[in-house]
Amino acid sequence: MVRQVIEGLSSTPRTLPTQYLYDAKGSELFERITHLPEYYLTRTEMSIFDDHLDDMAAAMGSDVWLIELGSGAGTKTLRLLQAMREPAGYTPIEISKAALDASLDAIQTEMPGLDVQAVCGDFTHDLNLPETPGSRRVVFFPGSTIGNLGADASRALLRRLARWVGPGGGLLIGVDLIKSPDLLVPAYDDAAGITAAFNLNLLDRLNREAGADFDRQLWEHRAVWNKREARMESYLVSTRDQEVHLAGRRFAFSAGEAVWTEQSQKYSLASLMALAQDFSLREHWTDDRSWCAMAYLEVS
Ligand code: AVJ
Repeated sequence: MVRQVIEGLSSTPRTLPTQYLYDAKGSELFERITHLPEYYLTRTEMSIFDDHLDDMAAAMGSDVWLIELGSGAGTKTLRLLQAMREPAGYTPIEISKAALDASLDAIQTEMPGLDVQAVCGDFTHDLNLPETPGSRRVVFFPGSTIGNLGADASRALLRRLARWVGPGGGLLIGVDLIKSPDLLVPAYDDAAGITAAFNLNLLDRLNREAGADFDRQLWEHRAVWNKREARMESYLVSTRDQEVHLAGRRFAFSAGEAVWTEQSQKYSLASLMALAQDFSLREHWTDDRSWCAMAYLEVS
C-alpha cells in the first residue's frame, strides 16, 4: 500500500489507488450509495435482472459452472442460480473473507445441493480456479465493476477471463451505458454527501494503514464527466497549500490541486466489445431508459 501510494502521489497527474476505497467503512458507505436517489446504477441493473432473468439463464444454457467476480453480498447471484437449469456449480471470488463467508451461508441455506467452491482472492490477479470437469464455465461480472479499471487493465482482465472459461465458455457482464452528464454527475456527487464521504474515507484509511497524515478537513470531493474518455472521474481536491507526510517523504499540494482517486467508465455495446476481443456478443438486455446493460458474451 505504501509503495502504491508513493508511486501515485509521485506521478502526473497525481493519483491514489482506487481499490483502497473499500475498507469496512468504505464498503458500508458504498452500500449506502447504492440506495441514493441519484445513484441509478444498482437499481437499474436490478430492474434488468427482474425483467430478463429467465432470458439470461436460457442464453447461458445448461450444465454451467458459474464463476462470480467480486461476489460481495451476492443477492443477484442467488436469483440467477435459481433461474439457471441445474447449475453444475458455483465459484464466488471475493477479496473480503467476511463478505465471502456471509454470501456462502446464504447460498448454502437456499441451495443446499449446489456444489460451491469459493476462492478468496483478488480477481485482477491470476488465481487458481477449482476444476470443473465436464461443465461449461460462465463468469458473472455485474455492477459495472469493470468500469473502475482503465482500458489496458480491462482488456487484460477480459483476456484472462476468456482463458478461464475457454472456447464455448461465457461471460455475463453488467455495464453502465453512456448517458447525459446531468444524470452522471449527481450520481457521483450526491446531495447528501455520501459519495464525498466515501472518497474522503480513503484519506482516513491511508492515515491508519500507511502512516500518512492527511487532514481530511483540507480536502474536497469532486466528480467530473470526461466526455472524450466517456468516464466519470472522482478527485480529492486540496482546499489550500499544504504538505502531507508518508513513510519519511513529504508531498506538497497547492490550493486547488486535484488527486485522481477513481474512474467509472461508461460504455456502448461497441466500446465494450472493442475491449472484449476474445468474445462475441450473443445477447444483451437493457432497462426501458437504456441506462445500463447486461451482455452475454461467449468465447468464439
Ligand atoms: C462499484 C465501481 C460500479 O463506479 O459506479 C460509486 C463505485 N464510486 N460511486 C461506480 C462508485 C462512487 C461504482 N462501482
